[in-house]
Amino acid sequence: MIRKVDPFEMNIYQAHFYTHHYVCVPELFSATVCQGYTPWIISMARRRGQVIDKPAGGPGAIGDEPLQYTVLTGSQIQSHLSNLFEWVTSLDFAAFLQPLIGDVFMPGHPHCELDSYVNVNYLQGVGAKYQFHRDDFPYTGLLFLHDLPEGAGGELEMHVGPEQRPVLLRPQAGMFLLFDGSKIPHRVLPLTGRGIGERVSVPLSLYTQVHERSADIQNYLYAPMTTVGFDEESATEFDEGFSA
Ligand SMILES: O=C(O)CCC(=O)C(=O)O
Ligand SMILES: [Fe+2]
Repeated sequence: MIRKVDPFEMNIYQAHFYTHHYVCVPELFSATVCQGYTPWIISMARRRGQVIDKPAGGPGAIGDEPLQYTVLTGSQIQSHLSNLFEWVTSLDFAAFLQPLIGDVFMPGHPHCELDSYVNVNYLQGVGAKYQFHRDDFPYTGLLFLHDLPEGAGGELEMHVGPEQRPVLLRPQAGMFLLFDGSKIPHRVLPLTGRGIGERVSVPLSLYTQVHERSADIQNYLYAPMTTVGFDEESATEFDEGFSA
């Protein structure tokens, strides 16, 4: 389901990701398969999606717009959209992410929250959008399942770098975006009603060892040394000698 990314192409993605904190990979997933799957996902979102309707000012929100969209959670996807679940928990997908962000916690790992690991976001109707915000953890993945034609709205807008340079991405089937959603403010522009008048995306919360390092191991490794046999005096001398 995931195409092979050769080392040369991966080098380019790594360089882009390290420099700009985002990288966009066209057709990482098969465009044809994604397009074919979209109607199923839309019908599932309409039947089982949870309608989110929150006032302005939630966690990470920027600006004063409410948050209104429909979502399917990770457990719903596992039960009802098993193909999608398999793609985003596959070894191939983990192998693709590894050189970019390191080992990712996937469902089944104690530090992975199934319901937020993978979602389907569904927007429908003129004006539907996702307000400006930052995510509360570094790495967000976004898989786009279908094309949105020019003029349809629904672009993802990111404000990148110290200059907050606007970058607009128009969804294309199979395209995968990886970005640091905690650094890069982003939003989905309103649908105009042209094209299919709907938008489906698959956001992923990608936690890694680095982000989930527990307080216990932190204390274990870096707490002041009080080990038996530790010689306080010579350590002090050594410190002073070193800084002189
Ligand atoms: O659906 C999208 O394209 C973006 C969604 C998003 O930013 C989020 O779910 O945090
Ligand atoms: Fe987000």
